[in-house]
Amino acid sequence: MSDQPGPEDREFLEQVEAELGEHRGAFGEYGGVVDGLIDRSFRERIVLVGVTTANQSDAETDASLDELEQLIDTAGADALDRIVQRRDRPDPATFVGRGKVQEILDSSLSIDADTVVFDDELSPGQQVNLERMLKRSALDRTAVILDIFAQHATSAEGKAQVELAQLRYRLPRLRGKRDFSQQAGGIGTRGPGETQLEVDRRRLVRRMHKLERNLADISARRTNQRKARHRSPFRTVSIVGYTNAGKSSLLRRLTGADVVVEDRLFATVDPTTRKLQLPGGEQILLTDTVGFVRKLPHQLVEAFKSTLEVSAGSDLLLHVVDGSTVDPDAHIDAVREVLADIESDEIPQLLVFNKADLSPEATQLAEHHPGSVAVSASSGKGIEDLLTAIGDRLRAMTDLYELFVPWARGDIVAAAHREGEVVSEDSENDGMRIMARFEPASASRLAEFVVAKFDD
Ligand SMILES: Nc1nc2c(ncn2[C@@H]2O[C@H](COP(=O)(O)OP(=O)(O)OP(=O)(O)O)[C@@H](O)[C@H]2O)c(=O)[nH]1
Ligand SMILES: [Mg+2]
Repeated sequence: MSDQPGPEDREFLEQVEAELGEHRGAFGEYGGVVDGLIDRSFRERIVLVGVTTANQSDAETDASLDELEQLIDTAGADALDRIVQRRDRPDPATFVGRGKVQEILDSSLSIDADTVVFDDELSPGQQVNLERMLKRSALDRTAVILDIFAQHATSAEGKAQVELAQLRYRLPRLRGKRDFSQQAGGIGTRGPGETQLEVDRRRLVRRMHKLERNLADISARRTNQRKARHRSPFRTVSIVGYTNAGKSSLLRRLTGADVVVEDRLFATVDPTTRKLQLPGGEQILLTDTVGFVRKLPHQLVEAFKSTLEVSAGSDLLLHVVDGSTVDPDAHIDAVREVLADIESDEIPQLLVFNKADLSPEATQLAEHHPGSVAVSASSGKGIEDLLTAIGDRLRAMTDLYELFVPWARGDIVAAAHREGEVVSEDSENDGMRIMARFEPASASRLAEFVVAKFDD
């Protein structure tokens, strides 16, 4: 895509940055908005803040903050303290209570923090209020995840998607930030500032529309490719799952693909597809996709629609779960939620409990989830079983048919080979008798020649 930010955009962003006023930290959020390349000359010092609401346990808040700490580490900063509050619901103005704000400020001063990161999305107003009271950047989990995606996107499409998500996140906050500086500057600065704000907003919106158009084009192209693929013999299987579950490792183990494998969250942002031959001889297309996480920013899910369509168009999903985590079921639920969001929850799933070399629990988990398999992408353990299971699941989606095709219809014989899995062929006097497995769509196209259908 030839849609890189021009010098105009850059200048504009610098201007926005300059107007953000005097406070410490920024975590690269503003600098990274368009480039997706964040210059981190030092590791910021961070205080984490979590709120345990009525229907949550302290353990859940803790687990979520552990994950936020990992996200922050991946983003290139250090979490040095964490503060938790139990509240029925967040404070509309400051997210936590006023007393807690003071506690966060004290902690920030004592550890010399640059930035405070909240585990839940802050409204633009809350963000402004907190920054004023804490005198440093107040960010949320969404901003951190967007920041990581910006660092890890490599393709033009991936970059455009991340930028769109960032702009959607930023647009309502542009006003918030501006109000903050206006308040700081006192009454009387509003008039011209607001006009400028409108100009800035329009420019952001224009850029967002351009990105949306480009992404829609890519999506349309991909739909066409997928239609073409549907006429080909390849079934498509996507590897989905929680971030760091070992999805890329599995693609590498199964196909030898040279994909990025890292003990980092969201190492993969751009999808990779490889061909794979199953033990039965069938070839499939296997795609490694971006991972999911609890509280995945909705801006990202929206912006990544065109990438996520790859999963949505699959015949089967390999749902990879890190069998060595503390609470794999929470990960499974989080992934299923996102899959429902992108309308992929109706696609058959094969649960794969990975990292069986690390923990015996992976095998126990597989026993508790009928039809699942335990594997180790690292050692290769269970991989044969996985391949067999993929073949079985795909075959279960087809039925066995008997066809009789007159000699004159060589095109139908060719179609049977192209669209199905031919089990046997017998030449007879006036034609060919074929036993083959087809998906319902192919079978209905060949209905004229179907003699019998068998149930397995
Ligand atoms: N011990 C062990 N480690 C594994 C296994 N599979 C993957 N890992 C490790 O887990 C980490 C994450 O692996 P990736 O393959 O990058 O995971 P991913 O699901 O693609 O992660 P994202 O792309 O970041 O969402 C890496 O450090 C891998 O070496 C396994 O079977 N056993
Ligand atoms: Mg990956």
